[in-house]
Amino acid sequence: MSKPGNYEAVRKDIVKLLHQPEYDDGSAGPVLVRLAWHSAGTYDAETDTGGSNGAGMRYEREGGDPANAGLQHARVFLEPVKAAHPWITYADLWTLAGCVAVREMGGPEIRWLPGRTDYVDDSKLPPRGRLPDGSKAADHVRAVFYRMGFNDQEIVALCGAHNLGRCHSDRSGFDGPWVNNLTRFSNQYFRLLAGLEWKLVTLPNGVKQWVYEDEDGISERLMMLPTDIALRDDPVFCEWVDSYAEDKELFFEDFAKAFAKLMELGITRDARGRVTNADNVKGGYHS
Ligand code: ZEM
Repeated sequence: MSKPGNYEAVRKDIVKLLHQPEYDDGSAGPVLVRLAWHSAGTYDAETDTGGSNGAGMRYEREGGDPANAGLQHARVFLEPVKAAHPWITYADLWTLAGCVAVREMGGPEIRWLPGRTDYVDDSKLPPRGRLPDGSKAADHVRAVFYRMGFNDQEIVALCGAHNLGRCHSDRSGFDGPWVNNLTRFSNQYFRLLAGLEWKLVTLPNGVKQWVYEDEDGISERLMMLPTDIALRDDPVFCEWVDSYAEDKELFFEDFAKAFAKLMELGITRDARGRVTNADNVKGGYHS
């Protein structure tokens, strides 16, 4: 067991588990990033409910939200790390793992602070249905991310995470990856979104998504969600899609800031960075 507060030791163990030859595309990275995002993305700024504090996805009410299908894989990958460092809270572990995975896959360093608790405050539990629905349009995307407190630029930057991983027909109903090199963080997603000709198709399961076909009409395996295409087609979002397609450094910088903000939703800290709104610490480590 590591010394409580030794987050470097936890980081190292997360790095070690990213390589998963038997799983998906050989990496736990993308699904860990999605776990971190879904743990935080339930936040509602107006009522100050949801967010990563409490790690509510451990329980059926949040974990069983159809939007979270498949994330049990990410949680299982992290169990040995929790066992080796029992002092870290799940809420800290999940958010830290997302940041470490982005960095290890070639993305930017993301500022991460500890202090979340695993105490589930029933009055803060988010209802299901707060996470975005990939089949919808720009107004839905705005409603969901404005609720968390993000602006249009941050929305586009965050969605650049679709440079990682893939859709699984048995999880979301959508199928395929957004880019070819899907375990390497880059701005390829934006370049393909802006640069390729995308065609709307209906999958055998009835789900509609966009695919890329080459000149011979042969469908490549690349895909886009309707919400991704909405970023390309919206007059404000599209400016940021183009900027990030052209400037990888700008994307990395903006992504790092927006992702750090996402991980902090619902957490308040004092000047020293200590969490001030987690009074009921149960089973959590407090410095
Ligand atoms: Zn995603 N995302 N996402 N996303 N996402 C999927 C996969 C991944 C949306 C969405 O519906 C889906 C953000 C925003 C939005 C990742 C990270 C982030 C999948 C496929 C869907 C359907 C799930 C499956 O079948 O396994 C929508 C509608 C979004 C906003 C409009 C943001 C923001 C993210 C992080 C910052 C990642 C990494 C994946 C890949 C997961 C994997 O298992 O490979």
